[in-house]
Amino acid sequence: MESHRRTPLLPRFLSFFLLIVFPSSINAEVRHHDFVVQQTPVRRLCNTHNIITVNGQFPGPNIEVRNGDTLVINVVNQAQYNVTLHWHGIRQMRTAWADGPEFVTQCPIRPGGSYTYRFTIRGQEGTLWWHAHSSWLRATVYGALIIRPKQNTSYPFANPKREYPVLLGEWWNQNPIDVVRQATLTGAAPDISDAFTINGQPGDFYNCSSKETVVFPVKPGETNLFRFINAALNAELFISVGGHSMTVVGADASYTKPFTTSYLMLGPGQTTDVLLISDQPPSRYYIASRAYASAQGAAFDNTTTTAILEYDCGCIPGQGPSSSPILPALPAYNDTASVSAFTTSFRSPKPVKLPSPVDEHLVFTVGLGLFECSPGQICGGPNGTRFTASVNNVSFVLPSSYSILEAHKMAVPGVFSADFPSQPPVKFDYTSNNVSRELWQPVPATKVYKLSFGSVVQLVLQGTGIFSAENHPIHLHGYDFYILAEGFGNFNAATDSAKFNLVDPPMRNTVTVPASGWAVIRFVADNPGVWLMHCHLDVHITWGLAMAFLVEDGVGELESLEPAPADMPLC
Ligand SMILES: *[C@@H]1O[C@H](CO)[C@@H](O)[C@H](O)[C@H]1NC(C)=O
Ligand SMILES: *[C@@H]1O[C@H](CO)[C@@H](O)[C@H](O)[C@H]1NC(C)=O
Ligand SMILES: *[C@@H]1O[C@H](CO)[C@@H](O)[C@H](O)[C@H]1NC(C)=O
Ligand SMILES: *[C@@H]1O[C@H](CO)[C@@H](O)[C@H](O)[C@H]1NC(C)=O
Ligand SMILES: *[C@@H]1O[C@H](CO)[C@@H](O)[C@H](O)[C@H]1NC(C)=O
Ligand SMILES: *[C@@H]1O[C@H](CO)[C@@H](O)[C@H](O)[C@H]1NC(C)=O
Ligand SMILES: *[C@@H]1O[C@H](CO)[C@@H](O)[C@H](O)[C@H]1NC(C)=O
Ligand SMILES: *[C@@H]1O[C@H](CO)[C@@H](O)[C@H](O)[C@H]1NC(C)=O
Ligand SMILES: [Cu+2]
Repeated sequence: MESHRRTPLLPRFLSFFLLIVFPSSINAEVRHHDFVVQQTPVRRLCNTHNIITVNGQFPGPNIEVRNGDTLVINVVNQAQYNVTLHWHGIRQMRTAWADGPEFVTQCPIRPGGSYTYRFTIRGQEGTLWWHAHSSWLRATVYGALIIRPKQNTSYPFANPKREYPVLLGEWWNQNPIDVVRQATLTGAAPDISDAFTINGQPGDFYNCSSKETVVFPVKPGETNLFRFINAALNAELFISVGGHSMTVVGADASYTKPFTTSYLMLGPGQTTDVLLISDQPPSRYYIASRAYASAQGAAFDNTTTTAILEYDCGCIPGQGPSSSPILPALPAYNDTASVSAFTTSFRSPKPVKLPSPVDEHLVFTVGLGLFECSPGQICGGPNGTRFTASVNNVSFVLPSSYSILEAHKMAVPGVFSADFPSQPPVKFDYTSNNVSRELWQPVPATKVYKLSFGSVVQLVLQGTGIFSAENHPIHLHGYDFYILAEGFGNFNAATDSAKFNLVDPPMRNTVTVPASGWAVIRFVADNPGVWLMHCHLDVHITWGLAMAFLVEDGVGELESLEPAPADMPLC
């Protein structure tokens, strides 16, 4: 009877308690945006190009929110292409319908159509980004998604004086959609890009570009936060700042144990937050970025993009148009040792409660392949073949009649099958540079791997040497995962498990799997839906380096996918 009397008081007590302890937990905001996808003329590299933008901006608008806020983004497609938008790294708890990959969680928004993405940020702080997830539109359709803590004072580091998003992009003088269409037609590798960009500008080292080079003003002595985002299509990128070191404090919207470095390496999809102290003589310094090209012998864009870090104090000696900023040394294009040194420096800030025991021990090979030529096909790949790529020898094919998520919820047969292999179907010396030709041709299919709600998944991502070994930035939608370890050669459970960081592994949404090597990730399947996992080099996803997890509903509403929004586009 005591309890009966007390029960009505509990909610009141609870909200009072929440007010005291988390004053802002009750002022989470709903933020509305209108995104109009449209063709826009922009001038780059001496010519005017019609590119696809959001709201006429390139890069697109930055979205700024606080942890706990809800975003409502109404997308209107006024361009001539099908489009979808993806909110890269957002956990999308129970809202897989808003995740965005075309034909995976939704049918595309057709020209003239619209769709409203609604989702809530839950327990994420740092830098993410949004981008088109349809064909290669993300070449120009992308922007930052900045999630601040509920209060400015609750960063796990001293409040930075200024903050700058730094979006690294990749530019083609051709229409990027034509580049991928041509490659898909011929089966050959797509043309390489003409430039890299920082916040949409190539910078001083390209023709007709130096007037628009991006400048980041700083004052002597300040500590500022730079939010780097690799939005390039097909390039992993090194980044350095002349004269300055950087302290990494976050990546993929998870905080990290701070570490100091003279360079960064980001795979496409990855973000890295760094603190940069203006502790050098007042001057102008280049922020420079160029490729980490891990595929031996493959053509790549070897140009360098720059922006300028400028001490804004009216005190730079000899400042003028002729004084050139100080250029940093960047690692060599093929400096895999520097990449490993960087990626293995990441730790979570504190010891973590690692999900265990493991319910699903998965091993997926990731790599390239070649299709033999069929009669009537154009085969412009190596020796008259067509390029392909696969995960566990399945080259992912997008459906076209329904999204996989719709087919799953509406039980439409024939759209996908749930028999994605948990292990490589053939065991071989994965990282040999002389894999038997009989193993090079994968099977094209739309297969998912089913996970029951709450299962703990440990996944070994094993690179292959088929055709060419290469570092693959593997991104899992709807989840963050712990990276337990990475290494070279073939993963050996007996010896390599000892290398796992079970104490403070970093949490990310995209892991760069070393060329001729492996990485091991762990996560809990606590978000129902269909979640694409793919290489974030768009050339590789085009060739099929993708698969999807189908995570089943758990018990009750709070463990189940929400109903589909009424305005879901139809195929
Ligand atoms: C909190 O941070 C945001 C973003 O940097 C800024 O716009 C706002 O003025 C800050 N508020 C306070 C009270 O410092
Ligand atoms: C830049 O312009 C020069 C002179 O016109 C030309 O020779 C060079 O090829 C151009 N470089 C690029 C990358 O377009
Ligand atoms: C970049 O590649 C081109 C060939 O595509 C080559 O001629 C040039 O020397 C390379 N430049 C650098 C800086 O490596
Ligand atoms: C990197 O490339 C340089 C020349 O471009 C070559 O001399 C060196 O052996 C290469 N290093 C590795 C690790 O492949
Ligand atoms: C293409 O053919 C040449 C000559 O037979 C051979 O040396 C080379 O290894 C082949 N390359 C591929 C990728 O099959
Ligand atoms: C590659 O493997 C084949 C057998 O699978 C062998 O005959 C050949 O000598 C090997 N080539 C090299 C360069 O190791
Ligand atoms: C992939 O499957 C095809 C068709 O069954 C087979 O020929 C090939 O050897 C397999 N390759 C691997 C790496 O499993
Ligand atoms: C656009 O999407 C629809 C399905 O919604 C599809 O039938 C059509 O082929 C797509 N158009 C292009 C150009 O991909
Ligand atoms: Cu890849």
